[in-house]
Amino acid sequence: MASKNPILYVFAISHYCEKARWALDYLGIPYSLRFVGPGEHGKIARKLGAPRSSVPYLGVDGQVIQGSDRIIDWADEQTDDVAKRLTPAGDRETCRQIEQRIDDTAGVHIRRYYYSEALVEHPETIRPIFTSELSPVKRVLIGLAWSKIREVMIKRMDLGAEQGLESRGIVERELDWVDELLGDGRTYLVGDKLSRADIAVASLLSPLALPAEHPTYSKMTHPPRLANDVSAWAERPSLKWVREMYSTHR
Ligand SMILES: N[C@@H](CCC(=O)N[C@@H](CS)C(=O)NCC(=O)O)C(=O)O
Repeated sequence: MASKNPILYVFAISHYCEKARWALDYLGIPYSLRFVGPGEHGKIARKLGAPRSSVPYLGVDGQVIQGSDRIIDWADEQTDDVAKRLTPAGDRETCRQIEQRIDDTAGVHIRRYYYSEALVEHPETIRPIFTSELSPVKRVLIGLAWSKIREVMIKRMDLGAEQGLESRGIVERELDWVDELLGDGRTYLVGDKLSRADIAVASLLSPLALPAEHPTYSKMTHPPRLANDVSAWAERPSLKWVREMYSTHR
């Protein structure tokens, strides 16, 4: 494995960042974790030459790799032990299809559903998670800019009561899909070992499963309506499976 001192830039609250982080940890790739604040993340991305502002991105050897899926591609390439790689050669397409669906649908709508209640109605519950790993100075700066940051997030993610309900419906449909995938009693979504499909689905559903091993969400408090749903959904096969994946592999 080449030693390149990669730096992974993340928001503590982001489930996409957790996905990239879990993959690097699982493959045993040495890297430094850099928590960034909202606003700062876009400036660093620009400076590194990333095409977009979104975290996660990985700075490595003067290059930037942006997006949890591309970070997993890169991490697999660094892994000499072919059997450990997260993209099994014969199942690449199936793994990528599952990963893409969860990235583009449940990942986006769990976030919109959560923020539509938490950021709009209980913003004081969000800031501590966003800033938990940042320096005291950065925490103060984010505190000062918080109402602007909140406004931008509400606009960019199209948050609100109706939007939250719409996303909730999509989340339920996507949980049905994962429940069905697991309906034959399989341990892993694809094949007989952990793959990127498992890491993608488990990390992107983790805000609803709150696994004890999650680096951030184990300390998370949900707003009331989401908390009700999360408790009603707790025994769904998909969310039980997420907790199993975390306790076995994270
Ligand atoms: N599909 C992307 C999604 C990344 C994403 O949506 N990141 C959010 C945090 S959860 C973000 O950085 N939002 C702020 C921005 O886009 O500037 C991935 O897998 O990396």
